[in-house]
Amino acid sequence: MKTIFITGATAGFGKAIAYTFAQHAWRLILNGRRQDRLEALATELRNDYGADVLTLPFDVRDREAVVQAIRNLPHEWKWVDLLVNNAGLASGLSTIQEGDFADWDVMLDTNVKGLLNVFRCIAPTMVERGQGHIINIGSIAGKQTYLRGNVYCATKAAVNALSEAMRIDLLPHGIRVTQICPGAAETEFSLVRFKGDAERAKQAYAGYKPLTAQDIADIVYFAATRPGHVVLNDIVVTPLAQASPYYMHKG
Ligand code: NDP
Ligand code: 8X3
Repeated sequence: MKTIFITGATAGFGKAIAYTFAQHAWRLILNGRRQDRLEALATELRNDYGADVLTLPFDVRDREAVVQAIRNLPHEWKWVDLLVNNAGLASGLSTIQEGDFADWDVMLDTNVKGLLNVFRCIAPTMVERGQGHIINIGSIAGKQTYLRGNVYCATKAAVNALSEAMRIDLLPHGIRVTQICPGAAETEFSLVRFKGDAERAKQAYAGYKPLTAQDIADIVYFAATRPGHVVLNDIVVTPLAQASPYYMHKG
């Protein structure tokens, strides 16, 4: 039985990925900050799918907490087959010259340093075994910078570079590295970006059919279940209505 470790499993993509892999009888290590949500999800997955689930609540920005949580994994949970570095966020949508320092910090610390914190603790166990798969959730924002996207786009450009770096440095160790770069997907993403403004968040998905979290979970599962010699390096996926951050065809 294979083990998947998902960061940011309390909502959106991470939660859908958890359901999908539970349905396929993978063992799950689920991370996020909201412990109540993690526990509720774990209970549901155990009851509905008989899933073997371990919850690991921590803030990916808190390096010491990440190190301790992963170092203290029970022995039978130590060997992770698939790490999905999904936890992330956009905070604000202002011009760079008006950017909020706190927004910048939370995005850089979560999307870049948080991803590295978790990666750095799991990757050596994969190297030790000579196998494993790392899937990083990037974004089309990392491929093309858009108006007012500035620091969020920079964090996702960093994920793009880090995914390449991981693939290169881990090459001798038989570890697969995939980056998935979604366009507009309806999750809690916009609610977080607009700091709880539900009306503004709703507008982000108005007039077209956005991707769903399940669309991304299906792609993660597909990438994870290719034969061992096949690596999907980089996947860009948008809704039919979106050609790039700049071209959206709304009905
Ligand atoms: P959601 O807001 O729905 O989910 C984000 C998840 O990340 C939550 O589970 C949240 O859990 C977790 N998270 C946030 N900060 C931390 C932290 N410091 N430590 C641990 N977990 C954290 O958004 P999405 O599902 O849409 O986003 C998932 C990823 O996909 C992000 O990296 C995002 O940038 C990326 N993405 C999203 C797109 C979209 O249009 N939705 C498109 C392209 C990429 P909790 O708050 O409980 O900690
Ligand atoms: C999320 C998609 O286009 O809002 O990464 O940046 S976008």
